[in-house]
Amino acid sequence: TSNNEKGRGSFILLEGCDRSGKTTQAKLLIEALKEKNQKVEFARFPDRTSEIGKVIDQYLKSSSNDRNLRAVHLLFTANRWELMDGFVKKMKEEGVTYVIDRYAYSGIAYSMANGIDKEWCQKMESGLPKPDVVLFLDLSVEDASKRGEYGLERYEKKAFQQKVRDNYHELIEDNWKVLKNNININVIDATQTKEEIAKQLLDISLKTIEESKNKPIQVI
Ligand code: FDM
Repeated sequence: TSNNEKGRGSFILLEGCDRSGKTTQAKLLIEALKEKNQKVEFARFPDRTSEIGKVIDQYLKSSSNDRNLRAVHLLFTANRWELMDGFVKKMKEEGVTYVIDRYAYSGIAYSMANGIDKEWCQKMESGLPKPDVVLFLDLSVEDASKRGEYGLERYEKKAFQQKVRDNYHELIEDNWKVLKNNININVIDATQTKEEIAKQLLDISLKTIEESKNKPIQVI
């Protein structure tokens, strides 16, 4: 089942703090890409359905502080490693484009908020497939918290979210130089209307699909 003529599918990544609209926009983007006759699938990290994912789910839902936070980081990282081979295969062989909700950038920004240094976090991500584009939905913690109560999971607290946002911005400002290759990142103003954001994401995604179809998938 080679897909030589049409080229490979893209890896489109949505990143941002909690309540920035990632999941909503991922769904809209998938619908819009399907209307443009693209083969597209949704995935999210953490994927809580695998064995490793179940452990992550327990961690996120508990409030106990007896976990080693580097070990926690490695669980999230392992969850990416265990699933990406299959996604890459489908991108290459079937021309499927993946719209993915969170990835290594969440991994680094959230673990830094837990006090782990960014170089250490980065090392664990090194060698994973690199997204063709990162769409970062940027929203202040103030605006995010106006969207309603945060949920009950351990990171869904204003002070923690503020740290995460600061970390994302620190990393974006040096174009994630902490990672080996510069990434193609678009910072999207998430205070815009749902429709405005959706249109921007669709335009960038279609351009990315066109530009990456004959290029190899890189690594971070
Ligand atoms: N998260 C997510 C991490 O701490 N590290 C990671 O590598 C990833 C992918 O897990 F608070 C955090 C981010 C968020 C939580 O929540 C997952 P959602 O609502 O399932 O995205």
